[in-house]
Amino acid sequence: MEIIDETNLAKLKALKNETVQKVVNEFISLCKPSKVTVITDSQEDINYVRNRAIELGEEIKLKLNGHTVHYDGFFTMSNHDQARDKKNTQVLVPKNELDLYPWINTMEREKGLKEILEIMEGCMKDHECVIRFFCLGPINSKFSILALQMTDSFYVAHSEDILYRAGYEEFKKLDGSDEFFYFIHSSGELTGDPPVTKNLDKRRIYIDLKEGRVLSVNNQYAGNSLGLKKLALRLGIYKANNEDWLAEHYFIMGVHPKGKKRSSFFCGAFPSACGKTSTAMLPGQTIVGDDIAYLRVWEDGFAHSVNIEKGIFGIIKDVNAKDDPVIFDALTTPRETIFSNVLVKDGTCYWIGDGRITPDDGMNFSANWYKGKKDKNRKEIPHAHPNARYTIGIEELDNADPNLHNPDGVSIHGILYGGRDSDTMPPIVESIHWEHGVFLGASIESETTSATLGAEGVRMQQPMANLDFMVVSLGKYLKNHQEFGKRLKYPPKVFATNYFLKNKIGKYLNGILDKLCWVIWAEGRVYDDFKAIKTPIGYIPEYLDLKALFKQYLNKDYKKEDYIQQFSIRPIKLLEKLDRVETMYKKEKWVPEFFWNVLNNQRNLLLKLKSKFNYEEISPFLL
Ligand code: SPV
Ligand code: MN
Repeated sequence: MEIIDETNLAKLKALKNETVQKVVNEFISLCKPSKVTVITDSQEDINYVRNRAIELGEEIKLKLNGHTVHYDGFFTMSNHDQARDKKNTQVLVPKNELDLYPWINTMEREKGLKEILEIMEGCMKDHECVIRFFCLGPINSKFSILALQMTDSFYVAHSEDILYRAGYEEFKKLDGSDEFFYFIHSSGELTGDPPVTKNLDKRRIYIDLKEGRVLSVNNQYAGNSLGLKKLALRLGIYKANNEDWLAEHYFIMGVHPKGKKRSSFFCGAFPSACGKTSTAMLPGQTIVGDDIAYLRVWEDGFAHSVNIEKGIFGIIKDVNAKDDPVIFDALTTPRETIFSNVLVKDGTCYWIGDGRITPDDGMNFSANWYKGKKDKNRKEIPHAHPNARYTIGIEELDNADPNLHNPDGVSIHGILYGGRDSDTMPPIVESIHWEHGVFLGASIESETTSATLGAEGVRMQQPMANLDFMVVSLGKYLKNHQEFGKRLKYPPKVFATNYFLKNKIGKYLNGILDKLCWVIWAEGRVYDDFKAIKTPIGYIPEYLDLKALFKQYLNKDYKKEDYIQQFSIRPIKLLEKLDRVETMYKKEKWVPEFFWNVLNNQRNLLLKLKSKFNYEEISPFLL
């Protein structure tokens, strides 16, 4: 039997694109699948992908219609695959660029290609390979980039159907051009039932900037495997920073303040598991996207932004009826949803913080699980992975914004940055001007979470929550941000948020939904609805405005003591933070002048404040 039959060949040929043909031939010869299937935008083809994922056991049907569960490389092995693998994700660069970028995992291109192509030799043996065509961004949009995905994982192909816009017909319009990204993925050899990647030690994700492609092998977790997600973000960052636009780790949300006739759009970047999706999903607001956005300077003088995705690959931990009612409702009613690395018992899935009674056994991310099961270090295995996820289409949600597919994107009024910071930054600070805002984003720090492999709770610098995906020097990236803002007549206001401030005994100072008040305050600042207090680090809210917002939006009595505790300026901690930021950025030689000016200015102001009061925490009422 031919590995690609006449029907599938015809689908490929109809694209009249030699580069597509060349890429497909090259990787079929290398990966050696037993069968190749080309998927168009037809419902029939898309259904084929869904059904194959179940037939092959990569997804298991659950009780509710449209629900399936998928497991990534199990935890009980010496290794596992339930988070992004930063170590084995390498950016391939020419030899003379090695060691130039202290924050990027780089590898010499020739060497990296040789290694990964060797690993990929025959990696799809006995597997069916699907060829998929997608559009990153709305159809017929100046923002959008086409993408080709070859994969032997039907879970990957199915996830991409939920998360990305179909692009087979768009490829036809390319008119033979090679202007597209491409992604080759293989789960590699599989083991067990459900089938999981066997050779995790040979997991590799190599980003080839020169060719606009990513090769990924021996993994299943979406952050490692799905070409269009974080792998395409890296290629997007490269392109954007060599042109004049932004590719960011941003959500996009519509903010709709009560009693006003206006709506505004905000973007926001937070490291994984730091409240990004739940900000975009705040009650009463609308969501355009929760993870990746492209931004361009638009004719109307605003930055416009599109979601390059159309679905959510969200963290399920702590999604419950009380704190995240919109998502919880969507996840517990019938619709197309893939759950990953959760506990399943009798066709129902459970996760950490779901607010329900947990069964004593079932199937989870460690295979068969029972209460009290221990890992090899004698540590108890929780019933679901903290990075367990759900994959769902945004249009499935009641709070989907009608502009999701708008080819012109939405005009952005504000940008929120945030990190997991227990003791330094207040809950929200507004920048003084655009460049100061770029500095605020560039100086975000966050304690590590379970969304990447490795230790949790370690404080790390997280510029624009985009460092994990950075493929150009930080200096070049910051310069691009600076220039972008200069070209805007109405640059967005920039805010730094911190949802994770704790008191001295380690208790969080804010409730999960308090962020709604920060967002509404930020939106109000765009229209001068609220006055603010100027501090060395930027503007902070006035107490009475927050008190009113807490009452109006959360029906909470926001006490003066709470405000003082949350919004006091901590000069010693902030100066220590500036030192860390300086140490980091000093390691790179291209950091633009404006960055150092903002940093030095902030340091001087903090030093002055410190000598004036000499307190550890200075109440906003003293400023
Ligand atoms: C993140 O970790 O930022 C995510 C999920 O959005 S992943 O696909 O793993 O990147
Ligand atoms: Mn993300």
